[in-house]
Amino acid sequence: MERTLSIVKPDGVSKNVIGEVIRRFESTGLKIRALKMLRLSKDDAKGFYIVHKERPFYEDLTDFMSSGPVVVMVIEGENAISKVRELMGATNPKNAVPGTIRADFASDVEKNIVHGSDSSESASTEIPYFFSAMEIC
Ligand code: 3AN
Repeated sequence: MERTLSIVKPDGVSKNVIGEVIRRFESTGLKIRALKMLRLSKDDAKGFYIVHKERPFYEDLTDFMSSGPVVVMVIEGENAISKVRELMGATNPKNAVPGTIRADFASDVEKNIVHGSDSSESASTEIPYFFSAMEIC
């Protein structure tokens, strides 16, 4: 069993695909173990994406991530990290396989609808960034 953190980003919330993203996760047998909507401050977004702080897109990305509400969730299942990444599709929707969330809904490499932890190390810092142990069922 593995846990991963996923986020429906502000563009996903405004495009009304929260339910569709969750449906796709659940349809593969993955379990939602925690879920909430919140609005990140600029500093919250900067903290979450701290690994990208030297990247040229850091300012834009953190502006975007704090531009509207997001839905954060903990997902659990066998190979949850890679399963969620597969359902998401490539970072740049132009390269995403048809039928993936990003191919179907994302407008560009920044506004790409959904986040999923990229490794177990990332998941182990990203999950507690948003959820206390008591909030994970
Ligand atoms: P992923 O979300 O697929 O794991 P990362 O971790 O490389 O991709 O990037 C984190 C986030 O940064 C992406 N979801 C995307 O929103 C943004 N991003 C990545 N590369 C670029 C880029 N070249 N230009 C603008 N934003 C980017």
